[in-house]
Amino acid sequence: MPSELAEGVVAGNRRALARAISHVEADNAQGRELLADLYSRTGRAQTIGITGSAGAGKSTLVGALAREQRKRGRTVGIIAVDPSSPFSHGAILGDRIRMQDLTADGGVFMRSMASRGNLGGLAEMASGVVDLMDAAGFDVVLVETVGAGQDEVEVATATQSTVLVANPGGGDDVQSMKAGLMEIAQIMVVNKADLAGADTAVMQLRGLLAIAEPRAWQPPILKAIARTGEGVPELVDAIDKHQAHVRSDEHAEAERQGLVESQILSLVRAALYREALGAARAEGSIDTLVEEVVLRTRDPRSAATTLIDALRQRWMKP
Ligand SMILES: Nc1nc2c(ncn2[C@@H]2O[C@H](COP(=O)(O)OP(=O)(O)O)[C@@H](O)[C@H]2O)c(=O)[nH]1
Ligand SMILES: [Mg+2]
Repeated sequence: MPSELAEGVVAGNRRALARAISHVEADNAQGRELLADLYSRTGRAQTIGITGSAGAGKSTLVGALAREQRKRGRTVGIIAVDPSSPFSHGAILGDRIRMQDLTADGGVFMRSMASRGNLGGLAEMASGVVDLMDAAGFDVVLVETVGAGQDEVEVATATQSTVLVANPGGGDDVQSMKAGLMEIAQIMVVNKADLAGADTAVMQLRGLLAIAEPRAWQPPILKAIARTGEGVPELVDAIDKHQAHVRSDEHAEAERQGLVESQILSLVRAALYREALGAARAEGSIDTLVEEVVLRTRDPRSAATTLIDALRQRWMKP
């Protein structure tokens, strides 16, 4: 029996959605139950990740994408993942001010979330909130995430289409782009194309793609000016094309399974990591181990093995 809250989410009730998201963020029993109940109602939304370095223009682009999607008559859910929170609410506040026209639009629902420390739960949380917005009936769900660390790369497993945002400028940005990010991106966009060097950046990305393993889906490389919205309709067209590929292309079956597999594995990794840390802290054993390794009376590998053994013993307990 789905709960009243689950029914509220499906009915498109915003307050129910907000409450459901809070449960999922808290990772409590009610949140898990909601996600289990609602999963059969998901799969309809276009889920899109926007990733790239800080300052690349992701938030500005998310705003521009949302406006373009609204023009096309689609409702939009937006999730901003800020890994640096709780210390830098400033950035999100700035985003909110820039997106004021969107927050006043009933067809847009925005939510920002912070990482819960380094417990590896970011991807877990993000995919849960994506599912909630999907079940709530949004046509498009946009997820903004800084592609800086493993956590953020894993957030990409929560969405079907990942857009990598790069910038013109010396090529440092493109050159230093994490290999992992190149692999997860299905669409690349050189934002700030009003600045010099946009074509060079496009060429560099093309070069990187050329040496990457060929895929059934060849990522297009676009240019955009998020500030003015130039190139954004083309970007939405490219996303639509990838979505059509994900949903109907015969190659897509394997890709779809691959995506679900990495989503499951990323959830397993997060859960195991959290449990291991919980065990380590509960026993208080990690402090002793750290001390021993610092003093070199023990090596880090045997310290890790000791913690894993402690975890195993916890699991064996009836
Ligand atoms: N010149 C130029 N600046 C842009 C463009 N898009 C965003 N910016 C600016 O880049 C800065 C960072 O943008 P923001 O969206 O916050 O980047 P984020 O950190 O990736 O979310 C802001 O000052 C934006 O106004 C663009 O198309 N052209
Ligand atoms: Mg931002």
